[in-house]
Amino acid sequence: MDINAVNALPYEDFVNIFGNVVEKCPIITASVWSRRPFVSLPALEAAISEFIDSLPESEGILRCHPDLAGRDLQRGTLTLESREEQARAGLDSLNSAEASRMTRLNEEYKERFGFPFVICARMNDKANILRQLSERCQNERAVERARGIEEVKKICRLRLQGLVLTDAPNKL
Ligand code: 2AL
Repeated sequence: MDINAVNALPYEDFVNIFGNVVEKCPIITASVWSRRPFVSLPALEAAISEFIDSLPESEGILRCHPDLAGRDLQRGTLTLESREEQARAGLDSLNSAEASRMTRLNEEYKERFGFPFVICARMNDKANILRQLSERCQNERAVERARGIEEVKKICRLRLQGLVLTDAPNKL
């Protein structure tokens, strides 16, 4: 689908297709629909990013993210997008030492900050994710809140790129 096809989508189709570009936050997609037409994929991405930045409380978005290698992965209850991202980073095949370290650090992180650790899994492998999780536990809360939102935006960019052709000419 190119950006012209995106702009032509009725509201319901737009939300069905793009509703999970920010994990479990279809209200973001529903809100940016009224900003059509988008001149390009980066313009759609910018509209989402601006909406996120305008929220008075962005931590809610972080809380919509499942733990990496957490209960949802074990139970098979991840969203399709999250499952693919976690598998690509190797998080579905941790050895038992890695799995217990991940669980312990995820809990420590949530205990300290009150929201889950979020990182763009497709841009990292499991060793890098474990290292960053351990390092980021030491940060200040405001730093981590901002860092988590940056990662949400990276995840969103890659999900959008999986749905929209970027090199298509636009007719605007
Ligand atoms: C996730 C997720 O579901 N996909 C991804 O890239 N990162 N979750 C997380 N807690 O970072």
